Amino acid sequence: DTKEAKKAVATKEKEVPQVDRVLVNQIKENVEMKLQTLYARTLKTASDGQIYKAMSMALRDRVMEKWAYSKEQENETNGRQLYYLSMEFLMGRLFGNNLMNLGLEAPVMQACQELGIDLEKVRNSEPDAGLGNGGLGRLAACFLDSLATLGMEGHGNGIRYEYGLFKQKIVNGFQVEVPDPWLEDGNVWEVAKPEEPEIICFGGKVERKIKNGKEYVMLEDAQCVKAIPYDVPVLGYDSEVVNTLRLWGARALKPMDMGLFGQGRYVDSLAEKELAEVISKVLYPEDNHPEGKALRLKQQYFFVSASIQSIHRKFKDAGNNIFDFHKKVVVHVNDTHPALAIPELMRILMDKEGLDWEDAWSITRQTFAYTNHTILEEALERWPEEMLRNLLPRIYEIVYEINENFCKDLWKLHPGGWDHIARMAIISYGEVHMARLCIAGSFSVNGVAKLHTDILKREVFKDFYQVEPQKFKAITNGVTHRRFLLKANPKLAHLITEHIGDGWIKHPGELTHFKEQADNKDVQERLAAIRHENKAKLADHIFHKYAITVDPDSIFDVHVKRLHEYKRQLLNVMHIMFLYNKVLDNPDFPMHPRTFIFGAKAAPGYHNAKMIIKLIHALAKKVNNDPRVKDKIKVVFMENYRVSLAERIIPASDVSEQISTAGKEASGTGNMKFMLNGALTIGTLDGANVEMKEAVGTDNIYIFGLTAEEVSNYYQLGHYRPYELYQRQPELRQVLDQLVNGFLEEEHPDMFQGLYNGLLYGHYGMADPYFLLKDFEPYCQAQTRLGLEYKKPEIWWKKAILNISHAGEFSSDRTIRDYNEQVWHLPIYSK
Ligand code: 4GP
Repeated sequence: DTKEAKKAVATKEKEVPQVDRVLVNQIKENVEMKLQTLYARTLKTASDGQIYKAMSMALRDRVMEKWAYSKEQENETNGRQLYYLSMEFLMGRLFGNNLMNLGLEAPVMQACQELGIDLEKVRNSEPDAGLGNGGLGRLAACFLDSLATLGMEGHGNGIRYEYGLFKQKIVNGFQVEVPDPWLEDGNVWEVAKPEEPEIICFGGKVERKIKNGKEYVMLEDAQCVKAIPYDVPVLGYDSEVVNTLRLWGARALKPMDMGLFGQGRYVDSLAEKELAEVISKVLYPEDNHPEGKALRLKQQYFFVSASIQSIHRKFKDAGNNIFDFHKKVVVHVNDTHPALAIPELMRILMDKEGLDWEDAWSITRQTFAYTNHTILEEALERWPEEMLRNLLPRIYEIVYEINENFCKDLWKLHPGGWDHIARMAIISYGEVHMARLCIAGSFSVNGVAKLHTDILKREVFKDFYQVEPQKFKAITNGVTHRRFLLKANPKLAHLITEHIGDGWIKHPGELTHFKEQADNKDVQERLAAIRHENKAKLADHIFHKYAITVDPDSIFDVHVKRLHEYKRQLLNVMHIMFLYNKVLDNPDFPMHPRTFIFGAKAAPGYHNAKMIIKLIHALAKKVNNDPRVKDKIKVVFMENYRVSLAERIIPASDVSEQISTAGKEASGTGNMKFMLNGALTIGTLDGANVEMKEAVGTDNIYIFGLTAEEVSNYYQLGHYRPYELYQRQPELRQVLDQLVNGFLEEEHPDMFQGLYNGLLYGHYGMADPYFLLKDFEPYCQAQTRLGLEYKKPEIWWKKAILNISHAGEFSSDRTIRDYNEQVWHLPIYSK
């Protein structure tokens, strides 16, 4: 039958490549040995977790060896280095990735087979390193992969959060947050270096002393903590360069107060330690919305101070002249969270190196580059001036002076322009504006897609753009196609390689050659069969986890990303309700069966986002159990969306939902991962969707809705009237009414009243600020078009192939090359 036939095609593979016998034996031996030496276990008695550790340790030995040589090379060359400072690195799992990068997948698979180890289970024993919220953190992880692969010396610096992003549990349809103690069982991939701490000081008073006729500055009565580096090796694919992701952990200077302990005050004796260590305890779970808490400011300064001090130390140890700092070092700040690195470098250059302000400022401004990741007003970081002054008095002084000089320069350009200058000042009305600090203190500012950069230039940073237009650059995001295609979808990778060779793995631009297969029936069928197989696997997973049966022959329509009103998961829900109503009206309503899959975490304090999760569950419960639907529609919410789950879901997706309000999604990167795997995008002209459309052609992507310009006009003119749409469009009205008439929640009909009110009346400010009502009809129409085309395999799979062929442009390899040409100028040490 057809399913069997599809399967047979999917598994039709070239003969298994010959594996190196010696290597396989070595690996087997290594693994067994590690099990014995680490756990006194044999394969028969070891747990899955122990086998994971033993295999990772065996792999790690090889990684360490490469790392050592790479470090040696780095020291000898003393070349220009990049440090990528980021509060977030959403690394996911490392085992499988390292295996792939070392080219050891085949022999390890073979070794496992011979030892009777289930490699899949082993992989799944590794916890995700969830040290990030969403796009910004995952982008940083993709960048590390591409830097190492391309042979550039670029290192990450961040925080070793003991608790990564919370785990999401769904209880009765509601999100419940559970801590993620990912380090509990140790971390095979890190090397702690307690012998190389940096000291970070908070509070205290700035004192000026004269010594040998020279004034110098010091902090008195400060509270200091130690920052301990935990280094993680970053391998590239088939590359000799191994970079370092340095994550800082906070430790107290004194482990405990023995005096207090002696008095029997046990809790007090540990208070200082607790206070210090809380700094690197938890990642703030806000995406696109930083929490303005003092502890967060502490986290920021903690890791940038540690990073800048250690960068400076390494620079000096290599015997360099301080006036060459910006020639040897480029520091990239990933959004404004690491902005205090700028005054921190000033502090070191002046207070430690004795440079005067002008020299220090000149070096600093040539060292830093800054990327903006969001234009959402609430995400632009500002700190109360008082908070900065109290927590970091010396840093505050420096920021104050930077601001003063900056405003003086502006005064020359806009004499008497008080308002204008207040709009640009770093310290303004009692707040410190971090983006302004970043722009003033860097030589480069960039947006993450063309549209986003235009909006920065035209609106958000307009005044700054006018002063220094040459600083502003558009560098479109990218994702590592190795993790998200080669590793996540090996059969598709194999199919591509069969036709165009394996050059695309290191040169993703070569994917364009796959275009020649667009009309090849055989390739289309193979692609369809591979997709089907991936879908069947995901369907199994869904059945086992949620006891929901979904049909792999239905369209898998997928919306996975953080939950945010601007990302419009609610619009997707409204479309599902629309379809549901159609089917209820007409049992023969022509539609190809669809499985709507969601995955999304909401920030714990984000009420509307959490209600949308509840709504998805309410709808799922209703639709999935309604016999009248006859399985034409299924709705699945996948709990705890994270990197490793993305790797499972994306290769099994037919449709990629990228439906943010135009102008709001700076770039998006999920969109690129789906494209790479041949899913077709339904989306707005937002972020990188615009460039995806340009690359693949209008016919091969389903674009709908308002443009960014139209959205911006509505905001400016204030003439958007969602209520009129509600009155005029009966189908829309029906859907909205169903939110509040007990249709979904019989017992609590007012459960979604808040969402409803927000769309029709607005809570405060405007109603429906993300234009769901306006885009509802065009969205439904685009969905209908898509549904019809899915039924024509020769059209659908051609489009899929074209999407894959044009996805190379959205590899982070391309992005990193762009950064290097336009911003970093690092030497390239490729093989
Ligand atoms: C995200 C943006 O929302 C997303 O459009 C972009 O692709 C990503 O950064 C990487 O540039 N922003 C955040 C954030 O994650 O926290 O601001």
